[in-house]
Order: sequence, then structure tokens, then C-alpha cells
Amino acid sequence: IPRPFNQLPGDWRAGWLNLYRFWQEGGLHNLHHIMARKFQQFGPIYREKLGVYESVNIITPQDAATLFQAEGTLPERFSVPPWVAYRDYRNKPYGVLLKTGEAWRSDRLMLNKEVLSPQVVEGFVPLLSQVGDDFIRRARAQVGKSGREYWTADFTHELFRFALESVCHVLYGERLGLLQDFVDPEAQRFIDAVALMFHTTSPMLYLPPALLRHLNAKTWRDHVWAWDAIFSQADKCIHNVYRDLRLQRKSTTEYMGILCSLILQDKLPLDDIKASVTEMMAGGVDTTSMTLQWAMFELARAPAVQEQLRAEVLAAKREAAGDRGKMLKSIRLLKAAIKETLRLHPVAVTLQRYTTQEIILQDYRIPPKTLVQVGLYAMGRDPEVFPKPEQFIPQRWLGADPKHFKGLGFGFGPRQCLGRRIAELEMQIFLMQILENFKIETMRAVEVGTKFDLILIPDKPIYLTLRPL
Ligand code: HEM
Ligand code: 2DC
Repeated sequence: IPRPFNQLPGDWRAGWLNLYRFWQEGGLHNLHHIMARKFQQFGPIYREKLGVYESVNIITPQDAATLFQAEGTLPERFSVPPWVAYRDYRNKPYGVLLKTGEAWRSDRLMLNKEVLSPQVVEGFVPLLSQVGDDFIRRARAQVGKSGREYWTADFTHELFRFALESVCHVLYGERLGLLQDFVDPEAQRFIDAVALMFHTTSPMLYLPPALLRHLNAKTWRDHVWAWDAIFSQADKCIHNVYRDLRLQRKSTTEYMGILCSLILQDKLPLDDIKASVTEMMAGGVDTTSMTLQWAMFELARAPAVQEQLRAEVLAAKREAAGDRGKMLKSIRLLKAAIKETLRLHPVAVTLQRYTTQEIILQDYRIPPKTLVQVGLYAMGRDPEVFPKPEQFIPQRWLGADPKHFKGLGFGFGPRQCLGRRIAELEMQIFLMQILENFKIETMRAVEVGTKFDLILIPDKPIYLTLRPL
């Protein structure tokens, strides 16, 4: 007979004390390390309470499968309290990120058609390739300017701009020009605001929304400032597209972007469209850029893997006569390299679901309405799940052994990442273009760790060198 919930291991009785210890240990930036340690201490399942939030934490792919297979048609994850608090405070509508129940589902189904469906996604290829081409052009210009044969830099800000330019091109069908020498200060402000929004979320992560709003702490004020900047900039972009559409300034022959399609479909109220488009614009900056930075770092440290990928890309290019859409069908190893990057460097430290029925995990009964978290970071580095976890081996995703519930970087099921296809395409195309043009190098000696800043990011600047082939 399965064991009762109350017997779960873990020090879950002292919520506020736990949160306090967390602060003391600098746990804010070490959430992922603390989780990994708890799995070592308690085994593959433990119960925890932080502030007012209780959760059950799991690490094995089998348990993740049990959780997701019982998630039903209206899955819910942990809704980040400061994000909810901001919207309630400013009376802003929720997009799919924070909606629940049927309201979430109907928006999400409409959005899926315009953002995730294979037919539509195919149309993103030329838009994203253009942005990538500009990045390559810019990189070559930087090499020229440097007076050397290469370009060495911390690429964080370059990649933020690349990512925002990319997501805006598919959302709005328009270029912002962020890869030129002159960068629009408003766009730069948006980028800074998204980073600040993430950064100010983590210290408030486990405090209840009602408390936050009444707290006049600097973190909360900065958080509000950041979201205000995000919403007002997104609003301007959305308004411009809307105006061009009304004045029939948009050419209807070519693809006009996700926002236009949603408006023309006329199946979602404009406010709901705006809310989700704003989320996508903000969600499209730090996520793909950080993953690309990690991917280039890993490729720089594994030159043999880099050469294999380059050979694959160049062969694909010859075969497809340069057609990017066709090339995407024959770059298995590059796709595996992106999975491998997200294994070691996931954006999300955990995936979470509220159970809707009783499930059994590690032979414990988990009641309905329990918050269960899959420790994605810990799973990716668990030698039981991935042999030699510290090594970057894209090939491990192509072998014969089962990958069941192991590649969960974008989440799972109907509530998985809405931007998944955009993100994947953007990263595949970018890496193809880089590999065709440059050798990626780094100083081998520098060890870079991971820091939790709501999303997981490098704990120190990564310096990379691009050397024209
Ligand atoms: C949700 C990861 C890029 C928009 C999520 C979730 C994860 C994730 C793990 C939660 C999924 C779940 O609970 O099952 C990533 C990674 C990215 C990325 C690893 C890039 C490397 C993007 C981009 C966008 C985006 C580019 C916007 C275009 C969203 C939205 C949600 C979400 C709106 C909430 C969806 C919903 O609740 O229905 N993402 N993401 N993400 N992501 Fe992403
Ligand atoms: C953070 O304990 C740690 O994709 C918490 O593009 C649990 C948690 C809940 C939801 C996760 C969040 C963590 C990390 C950031 C995620 C978010 C869901 C979506 C969001 C993973 C793991 C992200 C980055 C979205 C953000 C869109 C936003 C800017 C509008």
C-alpha cells in the first residue's frame, strides 16, 4: 500500500524559518544548488515549505511522467506572486502566462494556431534568417573595426538585442534595427526593464501578492517600474501595427506577423491579444539569448563537437542549396546540441503543476491540489538520469536509450512554452549561421557557474571570441 502524504521526507514544517535560512545562505541566487542538495539529503522526493508556499519536489523522469500524464486539460503551474501582484495593482489584464481555467484554454488555443502550428512556423524562417544575417554582418564589421582577426566580447547585450529583434520581427512583422550601430533608446530601455523585472522577482518569489502590494520596499517599486516600462513599450509596438493595419499601410501579400494575424482573425478580444503579445515580447528576450550564450560557450569548450556540428551544417547547406527551411530538416546534431544546452543550463529551475487528482509518486500518496515541482536543473545533472552529466555530449540525445520525459526544457503538454517553436527556430538558425561563418573560442581556464535570477543565468560574464573561418 502506498505511504501517506504525511510521511514524506523533508523539513516542511517551518515555512518562515526556511525562508529566513534561505535569505541567510544567499539562497536567492542558489535555489538550484539548494534543491540539488536536498535531493541528495532526502532522496528522489521531498516536501518543502517556503513562506506560505508548500510543494513536493521530484527529480526522476518516471515521476515527471506520472505528474504530467495526470495533468488534465487545464494544467496550472505556480503563478509567480509578484507578477500577479503587479497586474492586480495596475489593473492590467492577464495573458496566457497567468490566466487559469477555461479563460486560459480558449486564449491558448487561438494563440497556438498563430504561434506554434507547423504551417505558420514555417513562415518564421525567412524572418528569423534575416535577423541572423544582420548579426553575422555586424560581427564581421566588429572584426574589421577591432584591427585584429577576431571579435572578443561579452555577448550578453548583443544577444539581448538579437533576441528582441527576432521576436519582434515575428510578432509585428517589422524590424526595430537593433543590430545597427545606433540603437533606439526605447528598445534598450525595454531590454533593461525585462532584466530588472526578472531580477526583482526572485527576492519576492515566496511572499503572498497581497503583502507585496502593501509593502513599499525598493524591490517592489523597481519591479513596478520595470513592468510599467515593459507594458508601455509593448503597447507602442502594438499600437503602431494596429494603426498601419487600419490605414491599410500593411502589404497583405507577405506574412505580416503574429499580431496582425490575431487581429484579422478577430476571434480574441483586443485586450487579451495585447496581454499575451506583451508577454511574448518580454518572454522572448532573456530566454533565447542566455541559452544561445550557453550554447556558444559549450561549443567553444568542446572544439571537436563544434567541428562535427559545422560539418553537419555545411553538408546541409550544400544539399539544400542554401535554403534555410530545407536545411532545418537535416541538422539533427545541432538540434541535439540545443537540447544538451538546455539540459545543463535550463532557463527554468523547475517545472510545476498543481495536481487535480490523487497521484502516487515514489510510493507516496500525493493529494489533489498539491504543488509538485520537477527539479529540472537537478535532473539535468543527475548521473542516474544522464551518465557523465558534467560533459557536453549532444550525441546522447541521438542514441537508442529512452529519452522519455528527459528533454523538458520547454515544459510539457498543453501548458508548455508558448514560444517554443519561435525559440527553437531562432536558436537553430542563429547557430547555423554562426557555425557557417565563425569559429567560436573561449579562454579555457574560466569556470562559469549558474545563478538563479528567477531564470537561471551565468554567474559571471562569459567572454567569447568569434573568428572568421
Ligand atoms: C512558458 C521555457 C522562450 C513565452 C514556459 C515554460 C518553460 C519555458 C519551461 C513553462 C512550461 C510549463 O509549465 O510546462 C522557455 C525556454 C525558452 C523560452 C527554455 C528559450 C530557450 C520563450 C519565448 C517566448 C516564451 C521566445 C515568447 C515568444 C512563454 C509563455 C509561457 C512560457 C507565454 C506561458 C505559457 C502558458 O502558460 O500557457 N517557457 N521559454 N518563451 N513561455 Fe517560454
Ligand atoms: C521560477 O519557484 C522559480 O519562460 C519558481 O518566458 C517557479 C517558476 C514558475 C514559473 C516559471 C519560473 C519559475 C521561471 C521563468 C518562467 C516561469 C514560467 C514562464 C517563465 C519559466 C521556474 C518564462 C521565462 C517566460 C516569461 C514570460 C514573462 C516575461 C512575461
